[in-house]
Amino acid sequence: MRLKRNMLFLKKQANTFLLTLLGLIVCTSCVRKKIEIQDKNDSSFPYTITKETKNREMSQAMKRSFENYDGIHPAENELYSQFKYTELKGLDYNGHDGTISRRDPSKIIFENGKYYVWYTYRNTIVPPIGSKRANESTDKIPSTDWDLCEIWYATSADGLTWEEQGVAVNRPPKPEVGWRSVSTTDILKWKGKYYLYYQGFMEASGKSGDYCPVAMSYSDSPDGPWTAVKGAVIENGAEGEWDQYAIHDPYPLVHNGKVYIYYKSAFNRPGNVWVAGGLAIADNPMGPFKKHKLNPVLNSGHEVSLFPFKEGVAALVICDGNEHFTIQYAKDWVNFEIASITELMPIAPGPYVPDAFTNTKDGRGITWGLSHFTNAGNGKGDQHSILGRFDCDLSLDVNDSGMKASRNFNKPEYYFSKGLSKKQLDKIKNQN
Ligand code: AAL
Repeated sequence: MRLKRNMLFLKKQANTFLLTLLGLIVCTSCVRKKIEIQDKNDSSFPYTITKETKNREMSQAMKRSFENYDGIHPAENELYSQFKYTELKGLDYNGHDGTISRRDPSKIIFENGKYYVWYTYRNTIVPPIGSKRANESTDKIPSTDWDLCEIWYATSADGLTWEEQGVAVNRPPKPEVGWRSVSTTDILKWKGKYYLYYQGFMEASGKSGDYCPVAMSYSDSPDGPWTAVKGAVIENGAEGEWDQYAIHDPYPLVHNGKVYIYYKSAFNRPGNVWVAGGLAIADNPMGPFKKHKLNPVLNSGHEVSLFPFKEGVAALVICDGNEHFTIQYAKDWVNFEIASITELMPIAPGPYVPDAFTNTKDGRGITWGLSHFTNAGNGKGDQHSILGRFDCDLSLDVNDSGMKASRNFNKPEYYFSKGLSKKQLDKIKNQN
């Protein structure tokens, strides 16, 4: 009897023990699960990026990579590219003595089985004397590299060797818009006709600034003859407005069945001059052009060079401003965001844009064009510019990994060529 009672007691104890053990195991696994869940939220950024990664909590910098760019890596970003350069064949520069200059190429179009480009052409008895000496300029002596110029054009079968065809737009007689110089042109094709928009100077650049409005000539053929429209086709802004003195680099595209002309101006003088981009829209090439109420639409960039991309437009934003050396995108053609940051961008590029005038809602991008180098002389009074070719991969139809690297190492000489000025050197010497 006593034994039986003892056995029963032991059994009870064992049951309690087992139950406690089970309870403990359940509890521990609960705690472990809880810790695991906590770990998932607080864990370090993963080594392998998956679809879920973008949903985790991140620093602003990492968030930008997922949200602001077309891909998290430059290789996946259709609006990222390096730029490669090739010297052109076929254009003569008079031994590079500064008397012949070619600069500010237009976008390139393909017509009659060949590529066409228009550009600022200067052929003067002497090189430019510089904007600071503009008052010494004459009918024969240019102030700047774009003073006393005409608009010339060249054609090419391959984009590498160019055949100069001669003048497209001459300077009109005084006092018409552009009598002093016509420069910095770009092309529009609209309903089978061609339109060249350009800067029309009425005084030597540098006399009071780099002041000019936009002039225009039209033709039935890219080979001309060109007929100039009288007066300005896009007027400078009213007094006190940001573009009151100049509208530079007019750059036409077709969007929503209208002519969109992007341009740039400089303002905030005296002080740190701000160069920004504007937009003017018209129902047809003759205008009237209405400036966009949100102008300026680009806060940086000296050059004006854009191309349709997907449903929006992309801009190469180069020298000048907080956002120089970026490629930007505006889905609505007005509100630009940075799509990539790059380097060694072409200066004043004129890209080959096959869908510039097709009113596309599916822009395919660009892979090459012409740009200029303004310091082609040796710096001893022979200033002139030359045209060169750039290649890139900003196209949805190309996948050139050779253009997507993000490192560009230049030779030491290149860096040392950017040496300190005498003033800066003296400052260092005085500090020591
Ligand atoms: C260029 C352009 C305009 C300026 C001058 C010639 O790069 O911005 O054309 O007027 O410089």
